[in-house]
Amino acid sequence: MADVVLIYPPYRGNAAERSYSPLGLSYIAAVLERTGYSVRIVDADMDGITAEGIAMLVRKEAPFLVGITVLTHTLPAVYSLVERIRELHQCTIVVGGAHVTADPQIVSDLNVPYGIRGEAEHGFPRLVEYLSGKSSDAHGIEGLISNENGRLDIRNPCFIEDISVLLQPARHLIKTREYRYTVVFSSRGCPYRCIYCAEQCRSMRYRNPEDVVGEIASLRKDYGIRSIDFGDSVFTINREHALRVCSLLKEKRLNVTWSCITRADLVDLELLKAMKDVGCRFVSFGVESGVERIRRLGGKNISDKAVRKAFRHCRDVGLRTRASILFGNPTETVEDMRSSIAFVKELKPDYALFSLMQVFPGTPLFQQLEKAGAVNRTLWRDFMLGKRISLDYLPDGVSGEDLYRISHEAFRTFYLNNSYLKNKLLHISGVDELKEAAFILLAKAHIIPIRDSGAEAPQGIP
Ligand code: B12
Ligand code: SF4
Repeated sequence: MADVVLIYPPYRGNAAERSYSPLGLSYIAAVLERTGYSVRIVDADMDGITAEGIAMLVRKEAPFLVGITVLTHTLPAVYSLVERIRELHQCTIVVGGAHVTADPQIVSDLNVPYGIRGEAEHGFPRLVEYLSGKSSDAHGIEGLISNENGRLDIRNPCFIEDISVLLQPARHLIKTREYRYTVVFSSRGCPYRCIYCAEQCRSMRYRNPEDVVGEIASLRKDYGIRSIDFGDSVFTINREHALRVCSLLKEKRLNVTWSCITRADLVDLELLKAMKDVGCRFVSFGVESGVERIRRLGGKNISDKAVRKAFRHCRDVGLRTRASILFGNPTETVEDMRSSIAFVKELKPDYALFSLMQVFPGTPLFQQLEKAGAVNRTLWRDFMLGKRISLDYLPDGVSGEDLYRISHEAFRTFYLNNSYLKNKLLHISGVDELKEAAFILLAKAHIIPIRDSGAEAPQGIP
């Protein structure tokens, strides 16, 4: 029996979704446990459990409250989950997460009584206290959305100013050792405004570097974790902060390897050397397009020169890299997309991620389209109810089939060429690399089919 069950709903049910733990739920669970509640976290894909299975588990645990993370892509899953839970167990259902923050109306579409917008470490425990009857004061609960018969009272999202006061996430409630990546955050927020990005908090907040490294030390000691992934939106945005984390990692001799995401205009040779020196193995950059004009239009005001330099510097210091490319940017043509493929080949990253531009709530792209009258928020409702199958954005003159074809072309051009394969085979240093090389060999020989980033769904927006 648990007082509260927190659910990260099923997504694709595949290994990729099992790579990262649901840290948002672990952060809020830590506060609830501290307040005296018993909490169970269900990570559907990791636990290999369907909506039906989760609802049965909820009935068995008989909590007075169920909390569910809602991302845009999981709306259909959340919808059926809510329905099924309601059939099997009477309790209050509360939703939170990126979609709820940006599109609070979804609380009414889901027909649940409460939602929390933004970071919920403050607001959610107060709501739980109120609903458990321990507090009679629902006034001023941070980020609260309350739904009375479809009439919503919506507060502004809460973003916690001093994140150094947060408790460490309750990792004992999830299968910490079994995820492929163990994520640690050293900061929250991002001041940039890339048009497709659903990041909601523009103000940067940093944790105390001592606490960050302390958390890594506990992960090492308690769970034997030797490799971590910084979840920060832009790890090197504050050079001093990043360097301080590096110097503490060195001082404490933690001997962990790690990876991070950042921007090409926020690294330099000295910083990358310092990172490599203390275990950084992999840096991922959002390159977005190989055409500078498109990149800038998308909100990444970074020159081709800066991008080339970042990748060259990473190679010079021995850091592996990934270039993330988005197809389907506004005003982008198929020729522009081909230029992106050529640019990525020139950058010579270790990995390339080719995705399609999609429309998420709260993003500048959605705001632009809404202003032009091309879409409105019924998009999410339709997607949730299965009336729309894809959120891919289609620039003028580009069809869903074009995007589908170009994604395959990109994947084949980058991965299935002899020099990439040769390089992979020469640098096998572990099971993962061996698997990757085997995958490329089999795909090249047409023994296994290639599936990449949602490109099978040619229905688009607008
Ligand atoms: C790691 C990560 C992943 C991991 C898995 C995440 C996981 N298991 O938690 C992987 C790589 C699998 C992934 C996949 C995808 N992701 Co992702 N991911 C992230 C990332 C970088 C970090 C998530 C995290 O741990 N944050 C830290 C915690 C503390 O914050 P949080 O999760 O938001 O939780 C807080 C609040 O949201 C709230 N909250 C969360 N859940 C709940 C539940 C309740 C009941 C309440 C009250 C509150 C609450 O309280 C938490 C504590 O403050 C975020 C960006 C970001 N910086 O957050 C993107 C992000 C969540 N991902 C995003 C996207 C788009 C995707 C993909 C669609 C990408 C793709 N094209 O395939 C898929 C979809 C996966 C899915 N399940 O739906 C978007 C979501 C946009 C949206 N509107 O839904 C984000 C915001 C990135 C962005 N800036 O655009 N992702
Ligand atoms: S894509 Fe990265 S840099 Fe751009 S707004 Fe999102 S988190 Fe910030």
